[in-house]
Amino acid sequence: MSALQSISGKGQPAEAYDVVVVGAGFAGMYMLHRLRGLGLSARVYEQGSGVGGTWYWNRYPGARCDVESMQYSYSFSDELQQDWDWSERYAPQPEILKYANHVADRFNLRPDIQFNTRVDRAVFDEAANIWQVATSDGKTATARFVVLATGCLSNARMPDIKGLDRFKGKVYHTGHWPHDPVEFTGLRVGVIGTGSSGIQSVPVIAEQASHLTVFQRTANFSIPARNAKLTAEERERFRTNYPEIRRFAREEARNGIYTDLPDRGALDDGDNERRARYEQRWQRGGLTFMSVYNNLVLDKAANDTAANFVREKIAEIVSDPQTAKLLQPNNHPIGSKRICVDSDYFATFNRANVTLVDIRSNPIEEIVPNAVRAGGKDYEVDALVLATGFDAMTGSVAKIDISGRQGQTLNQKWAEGPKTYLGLMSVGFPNLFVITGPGSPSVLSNMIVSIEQHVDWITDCISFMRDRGFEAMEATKDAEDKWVAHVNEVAYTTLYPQANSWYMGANIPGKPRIFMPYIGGVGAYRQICNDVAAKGYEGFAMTSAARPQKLAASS
Ligand code: N01
Repeated sequence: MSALQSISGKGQPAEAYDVVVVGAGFAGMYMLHRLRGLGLSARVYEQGSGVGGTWYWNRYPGARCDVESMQYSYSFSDELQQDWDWSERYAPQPEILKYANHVADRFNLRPDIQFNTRVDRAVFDEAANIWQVATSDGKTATARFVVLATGCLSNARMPDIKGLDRFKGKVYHTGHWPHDPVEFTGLRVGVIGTGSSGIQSVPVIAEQASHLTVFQRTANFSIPARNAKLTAEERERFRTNYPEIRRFAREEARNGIYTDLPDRGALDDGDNERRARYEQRWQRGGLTFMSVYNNLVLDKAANDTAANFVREKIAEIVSDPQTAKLLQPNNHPIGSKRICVDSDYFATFNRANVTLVDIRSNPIEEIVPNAVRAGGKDYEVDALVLATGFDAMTGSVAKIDISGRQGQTLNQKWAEGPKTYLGLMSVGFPNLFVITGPGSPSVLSNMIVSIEQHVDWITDCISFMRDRGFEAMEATKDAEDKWVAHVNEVAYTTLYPQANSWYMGANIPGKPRIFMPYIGGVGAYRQICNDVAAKGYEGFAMTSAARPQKLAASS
């Protein structure tokens, strides 16, 4: 019995599609739209009950995007970007989810999305060049291609803390927040974790809770968002300039965000000039703080000037010197962990109802039914918020049992770290694409820019194969090995690997320490992908039918 028979042998006929897409977030939705444009049949499986991916799950208080909404939006439809009115500079989660739903309706995507359904297993039939996909509803589907649009930060990680299951109050994870309203009024709340999610939720929870205790293991750099309502004039300015803004984000910006690019390094300026530049960016707010100089992630001495500036700001904002000191990051270069963007995070520690607990010096020993016990002291809480992050980039892929050539699973292949060619495909897994996979800029960029680039590339590639009668496509080992080496080499020219970050897999015990995203910049990366395609998909092997089985003709 072939592996294929082993998952389809339930007596139910499999549904046949040209493409199965896993996930209906921004990647899966756009993928579906483009596949339809090719006249292909596609089925999207989504484990949630609605579209939106990360914005469907991350509903915690204060959740909003850290890329400006006018840029964190699809560019593929000019009508869409001209029509949609973002209300704030940084859109709150409910508005981004509304946008995702608007896109699903506007492009009539829902009929091809099956909600509340996980993809459990995918097995490649080498003889037929077909994937067989088993879903949580007990059914199977077949498809020539499988596209993993599973997201990079979608597998919420529960911390392994003794006694968590015995806590008698409610426990929430920021990445898996309930859909019903959560009320903290009058409660003593504990937040564990001070990454982007913790830093966004702490000020909002502090306003509701009777007391908030923040358990911090690592202090993080955070820049004020300076969020504000967008005026009609501001929106219009973007809309009029969208062609150039989008072009710049795709081709020139390293991180897919339109901003003015630095023309010098931090040490090229004297103290006063440098301080003035940091101050100007601090006042402007947002992620582009790191774009003030061109060597902040390359040169430790340059980086120190920015890190010191932010540390001084924290000391100015936080009244209690001891608390300020604890909040000043001191174990990683600024930017080497994803920089956070906040609204009044540091000032929140001036509130009488907020306590900061340093669990680096006094680690959490256990959670008891009514308290978090750290350093021999019980911090009583009625509810716990775990802002402890994700098994990033590979976690959601790893949850699917994917078998490629000769029964090798993707988890076996990636046991020592993910290996891909261009972050798009992995040797041994033909016709399996990953959108914003490890080895591509993905999480180092404006995700929607990178998603659109991958989806467009995959669409062109499938179209190329169809036009030439190719049935299977696979990265070559040589191309993959060279790409993995290149991704690593570029990472180690920067300061990023110096931090114990989720980029490195360092937040998951036992996960291999590999710098997962490609740090060469979205513009350079796009050019590489385009060149590969222009050379007839150099580094990929394409094969024709073992058995003739054609994709649907273009409509
Ligand atoms: O997760 P994180 P996140 N005991 O991994 C701590 C994106 N995002 O959800 O650093 C105690 O960054 C952990 O401590 P340490 C964005 O890309 C974007 O906040 O490991 N503490 C850390 O403080 C972001 O980077 C947006 O020492 C434990 C925290 O939990 C990414 O998602 C909003 C612990 C986890 O921080 C992830 O952010 C939100 C334990 N056992 C997220 N385990 C925006 O667009 C972990 N921690 C704004």
